[in-house]
Formats: sequence, C-alpha cells, structure tokens
Amino acid sequence: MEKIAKMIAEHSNFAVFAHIKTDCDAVCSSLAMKYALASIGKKADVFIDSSLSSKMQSLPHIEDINNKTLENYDCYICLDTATIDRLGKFKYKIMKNRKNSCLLDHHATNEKYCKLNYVNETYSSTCELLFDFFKIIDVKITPEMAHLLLAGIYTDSGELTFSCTKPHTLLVASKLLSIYGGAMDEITTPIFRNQTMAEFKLNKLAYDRIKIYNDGKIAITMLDNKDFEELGVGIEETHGLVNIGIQIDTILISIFVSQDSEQEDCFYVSIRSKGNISARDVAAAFGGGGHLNAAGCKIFDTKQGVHNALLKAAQEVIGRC
Ligand SMILES: [Mn+2]
Repeated sequence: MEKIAKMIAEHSNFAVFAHIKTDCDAVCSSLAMKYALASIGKKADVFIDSSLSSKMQSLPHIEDINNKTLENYDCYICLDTATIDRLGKFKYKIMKNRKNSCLLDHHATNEKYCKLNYVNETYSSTCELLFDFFKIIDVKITPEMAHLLLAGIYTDSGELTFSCTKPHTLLVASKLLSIYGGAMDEITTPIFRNQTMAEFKLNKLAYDRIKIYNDGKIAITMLDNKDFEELGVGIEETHGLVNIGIQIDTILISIFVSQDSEQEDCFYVSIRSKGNISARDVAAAFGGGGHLNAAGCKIFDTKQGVHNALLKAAQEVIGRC
C-alpha cells in the first residue's frame, strides 16, 4: 500500500475505474476515493462502464460517475476489479498507461494488471480496504465518505453476515458509523429494503424459475431478455437473485443466469456456494473467477447450451468433494 500511496503523492489528476456489471462496493469505493483525493488537494474523476441500479441513486455523489469525458489524466486507479477485461471499454486506458496505474482490490483472483497492485483477500470489501488505505495517505474520512464506505462494506459482506465479515470488518463499520453520525437504516433501507414493484415482480419470477437438481444440491435460475422487457427492469436489478437458491438448506451451489439485452447468445452468470464447495471452480470452467463462495462468468451459447454446461460444471465440482 505504501508504494501506491507514493504513486498517488507524485500525481495530481486521477481517473478512477471500477468493474462492469457494477455493484455497491465498486461504486462506493470509487466515489470515496474521488472525495478522499479531493480532500488532499488532488483531482479525480470516476469512470465505470456499467449502468447503475436504481438502489444506488440513494448514494451521495452518485451523479459524479461518468460525468466527465475520459481525456488526459496522469494516473489511473482501478478498484475492486479482478481482471482487466472487467474494466470494459476503459481497459484500453490501462493497457496504454500501465506505468501510471495502480489497483486496490480484495479479490483473490486479481490478475495484477497494473504497475502497482495491492490485493488483500482478507478484507470483506474494497471499501473496508480503503478505510486502512486512507490512513496511509492522510485522508480524514468525512460523514459522506463514511456513508459510501459503509454501503460498500454492507453490500459485499451480506450486511455483515457472510464469512468474509471479520473482527476488523466490524471494527471498521463501527468507526465509520460514528463518523457518519446518522442512523444505520438511512444507509441500508434504500439499498436493501426498498424494492420497486417491478423488482418485486422480478424476484417473484426468479422464485418461479428455480430448477433444482442432484437431490436438492444444485439450483439454477435463468431469466432472459424477454422477462426483463416484460417487467420493465434492467439486468442491473438482478443483483442478489442468486441468493434465493443458496438460501435453501440442501443447496450447495446456486447459479443465476441472465441474458444480455443486446446479444442473444450472451449470458451473465452469478454463482454462490457453501463451505468448501467452490463457486470459483464452476466459474473458472468458463473463464470466470471470484471468491471461493461467490463467483461469476460470462458464457456465449444458446440458452439451453448455457444451462447444460453450467449444470455439468456444478455437478463436477460437487462430485470432487
Ligand atoms: Mn467488492
């Protein structure tokens, strides 16, 4: 982290990148970084090649994402993004300007594609990691930054319930909540408990579509672009639907698949697993990655082809244990 702090000290104009199919940790860590850098006299803009879910509209400064044109920056920071491809169209900036790039991430599968790379998978989230990093670059966390960091930590840690929630996570959350100064539900309700009717209907459909295999060990849920069209929701609202399957007591692997709105043969896959069963190994069979119990990949095939290939990969992973 010290080397990255030095790189930041030596530059003044930053572009901050985070991953496609973005989530709260990516968005919040990027915005917190922008305001942290501003507080120490630097300029930073945030670029994320992704649509934002309606839930993210409650976050402070959400309008600052992609509000500039990507021109000349003297340093590039990638947050929460394990592979260069997950930067989407912004990956070319890193390929061209690698010598002035750095990354901070908590994904064990990070491919370290920047000049300086700090990856530490003991953190629940990039937001938790940034709490420690901001100390190194002498940033005083404001209530708005605390709001952002808490939202990212709460999202990636499943509201402080997943196994990635460590004593350090709770300590950081506690410190951030006192800096924030308000009530926790002001942050969590808009993100976790404020569904639109369309989202509720999407959930309902996801419950209906679950297919169970291998004596209740594998769940696969598929939604296609016709579903999204009929309900009037975007693919960005599907976050968390993979958890419907994993919550069933016998299920060891839950897979959620959604079809790209423009490419008929392109499917996005989220995978969750329990214990030593590796979601990452299922994703890796299709060139994806992630954490042991939460991973993802993208597959180009027919709907049936995707379904069959995923079922086979999940059966193989379970068969190994
Ligand atoms: Mn994350």
